[in-house]
Amino acid sequence: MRTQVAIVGGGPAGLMLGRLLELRGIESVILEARDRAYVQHRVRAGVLEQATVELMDEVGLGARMHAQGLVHRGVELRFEGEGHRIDFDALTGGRAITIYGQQEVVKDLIEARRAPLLFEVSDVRVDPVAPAVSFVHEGAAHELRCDLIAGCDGFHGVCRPAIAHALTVYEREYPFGWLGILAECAPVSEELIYARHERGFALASMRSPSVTRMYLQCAPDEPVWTDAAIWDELDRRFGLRVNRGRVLEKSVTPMRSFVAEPMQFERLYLAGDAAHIVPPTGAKGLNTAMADVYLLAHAIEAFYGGDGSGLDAYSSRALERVWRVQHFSWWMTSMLHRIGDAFQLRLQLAQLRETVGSRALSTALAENYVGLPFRAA
Ligand code: RFL
Ligand code: PHB
Repeated sequence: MRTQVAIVGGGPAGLMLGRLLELRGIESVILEARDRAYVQHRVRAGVLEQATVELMDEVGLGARMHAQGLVHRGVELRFEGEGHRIDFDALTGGRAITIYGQQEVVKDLIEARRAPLLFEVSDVRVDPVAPAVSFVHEGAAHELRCDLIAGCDGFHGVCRPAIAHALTVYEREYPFGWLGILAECAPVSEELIYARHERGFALASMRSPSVTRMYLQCAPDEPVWTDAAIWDELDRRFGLRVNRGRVLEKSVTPMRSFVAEPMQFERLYLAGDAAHIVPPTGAKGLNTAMADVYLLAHAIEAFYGGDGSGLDAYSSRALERVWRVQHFSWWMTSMLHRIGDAFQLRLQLAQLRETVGSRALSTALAENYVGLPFRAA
C-alpha cells in the first residue's frame, strides 16, 4: 500500500487532518485501533472554541453543529457562595463558545470521510525514517509506505513512544481527578458554572437542554460514588439545588499537564493528545488538537507545493500556542481546585476576587477561554 500521508489515530485530530488534506487533494489513509461505534460514543469534551467552530464551517461540516450546538456568551465563576459572570461578548468583542459534544464532531467527520479510514487495526508500528507504517487489519499484515506520518493517536498511542529517544518531556501530575457524570435532566444553569468550594471544585456543564454534564474534584484513584452521593455533593459545592435525573454515564479522569518536545522526528509529526495533555479545567484539549492539525495541514500543503519550510517550523510554531494553553489550563486548575495549605487557599480567593473584579483579568480569562485564533503559518 502507498499513500501520501499516513495518519495514525481516528480521533478529532486525525479525522480533521484527513478532512483538511482531502479538501486540498492530498491522499491519506487513517488507521484507527478501535471500532467505529466505540469512537463515536466515547464521552469526552464538550466546549468548542470559536476557532474550532469556524474550522468546522471551513471544512463544510458546520450544519449539524449550528442546528444542535448551544452558543454561550459567558461563564460563571462561583466562590464564597456567590456567582460572578465573565461576559465573553463584552470582553472579547463578540466571540463565543459552542457546546457540542466531541463525539458529535467525530461523527460528522467520519460521515464525511471518503478516503480510506480503517477501524480495528492492531500491531501498529511506525518507521519515521522510511517513512512507513506497518499494521494488521482483518487478520492480514500490511505495510503502508508514505511521504509523511501524522501521529494523532492520543496520549496512550504508539507514535510518541516510538520517538521517545528524541523527545524531552515536561509534566505535572495533580493530586486529584474529576468524577464526571452525564445525566438525563435540564442543566442547572444556562451557562457553565465553575465553582470553587472548601470541599473541592465542581463544574456544571451540559450537552443539550435536556442532558446535563457535571464534574466533581475527587481523589485521582477514587472509586466511583453512588448516584445519590454525587447529587448531594453537587448541591453542596454549588450551594444550589441542582436538577436530578437518570445517570447515563459516570467515570473518573486523572489530571495532568504534559508536553513532549519537539513535536517531530524525521518524517513523523505529532498532533493533539499524542504530544500534549492539559487538565480539562480550561476546556482546551480538543481545541488545541484542532489548532495543531490546522497548522500541520497548511504545512503539508506547502510541502507538496515545493516549500518544506512550514513542516520544518511546525513543531516550534505549534508549541508556542501549546504553552500558552498549558499556562491557561494550569492557572484555571490551580485557582479553582482544593489544593495546598491555608496560605494557598487565601491566595486562591485573592486571585478569584481580582479575576472577577478587574476588567484586565476578566478580559484575559475571557480571551483565553473563547480561544486564540488558529494560525496557518
Ligand atoms: P484522541 O481523542 O485520544 O484520539 C486518538 C485516537 O487514536 C486511537 N489510537 C490508535 N489508533 C491506531 N493505532 C494505535 N496504536 C492507536 N492508539 C490509539 C484512539 O483509539 C483514538 O481514537 O486524541 P486527539 O484526536 O488528539 O483528540 C484530543 C481530545 O480527545 C482531548 O484533548 C479532549 O477530549 C480533552 N478534553 C476536553 N477538551 C476540550 O477541548 N474541551 C473539553 O471540554 C474537554 N473535556 C476532555 C474533556 C477529556 C476528558 N477525558 C476523558 C480525557 C473531558 C474529559 C472527561
Ligand atoms: C464538558 O462539558 O465536558 C466540559 C466543559 C468544560 C470543561 C471541561 C469539560 O472545562
